[in-house]
Amino acid sequence: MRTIDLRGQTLTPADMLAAVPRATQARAEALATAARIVDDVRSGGEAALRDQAERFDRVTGHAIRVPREHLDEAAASVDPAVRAALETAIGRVRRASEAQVPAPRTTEIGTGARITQRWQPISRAGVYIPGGKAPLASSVVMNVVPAQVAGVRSIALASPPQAGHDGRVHPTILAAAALLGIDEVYAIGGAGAIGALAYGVAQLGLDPVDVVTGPGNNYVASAKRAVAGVVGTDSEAGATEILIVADADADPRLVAADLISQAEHDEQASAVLVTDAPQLAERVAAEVAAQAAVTRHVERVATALSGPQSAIVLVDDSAMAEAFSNAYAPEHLELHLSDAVAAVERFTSAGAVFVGDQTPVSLGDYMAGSNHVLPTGGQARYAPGLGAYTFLRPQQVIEYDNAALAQVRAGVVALAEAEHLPGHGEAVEARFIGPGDGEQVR
Ligand code: HSO
Ligand code: ZN
Repeated sequence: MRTIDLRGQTLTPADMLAAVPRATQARAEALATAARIVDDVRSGGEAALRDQAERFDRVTGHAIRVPREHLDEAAASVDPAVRAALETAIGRVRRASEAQVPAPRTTEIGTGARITQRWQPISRAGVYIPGGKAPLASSVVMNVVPAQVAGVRSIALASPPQAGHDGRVHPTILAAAALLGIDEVYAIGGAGAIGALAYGVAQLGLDPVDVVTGPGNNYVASAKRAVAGVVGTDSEAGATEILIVADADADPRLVAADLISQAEHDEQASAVLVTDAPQLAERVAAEVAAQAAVTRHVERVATALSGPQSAIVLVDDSAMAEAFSNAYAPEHLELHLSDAVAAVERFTSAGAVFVGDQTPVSLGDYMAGSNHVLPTGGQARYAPGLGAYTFLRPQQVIEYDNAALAQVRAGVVALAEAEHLPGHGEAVEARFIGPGDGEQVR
């Protein structure tokens, strides 16, 4: 991991971002390819999906709609420890997600005049679970539970057919779906899956959904952009990022382990340490080198950590560390600070914040109860992670009686006249003047 010394410099947020640039993705090319794949699915339906499965997944003749028996088989044969862990995760994520469903609130604007803010679930959700580098069974939990908590009645799940599993969806993904009571599962991968969920596939009995969620590679993220306007989507969860802010008292062994844990996901993953303690920086660099040499995915980790997107960043003080972190807006932020609990308030931009050295990101990936589908690429500046609210629409319900309407009658008429839209005023006046009651208001 390289070390970048930013001490003694006055930097803007843009300068800080330029010091540790995220891995660039070939966006224009991916957008064009994903849009073409989505279009093919829209016009070609099942045949297009089979063609794509052959080209991208090396699978032919598979059952695209996963039969009930495959789900039952997967649930019956999953390792009991994995099953128990999934069940625990489901329970914990469910409890935390319930806090994401706001209660309806009514405001009395005046006597007989009420506005209620309510949160309506969408009717049907489509969840995409990648199957590439790792079969992310935990992502099934993280996508499905918030939708269920929100009150979504109909949920379809898509995940790539696996050549190594007879063209079936990965068994652990199927087991997680079965544990959650999901029985509408499709063996469809990548951008094609996003198109299928958004537009539906009549031959498969796959009805279009209202919202598509889930992580995925550059093509999946691009496909979600291609269907925006047709369906709702969640924030883009691309290559994983971890930014750790640590002080002199931090434990270098834990800091290194956490950086490696996320570098393990992807060659393009970003792992960044920001510290004002030069000695800690040195010790973490040594620990990273030692631990990365013996980790399972040694090459992937080495690529991620040696890329320009990963670095140990030396800053002057805690204020500069905060400024860097807030500018970077990481997917995951870990605070290894002696005053972590108090400091958390000053870190404003992150997909999720992990406070103190007993709260590693990998806890959040599986078991904390928080959601692990989080905005990457700096989208945490304006976008949330996945939650029950992803599947809810805030709606206002307006209730006035005649006396309350009378109170603002003149105001509506005045504004309607000012906007040269007299019909608006007349619609209100009609509540006060019966047919043949004489003069029309203008
Ligand atoms: N850290 C990943 C999520 C994940 N990790 C799933 C393990 N499984 C992105 O937040
Ligand atoms: Zn992870």
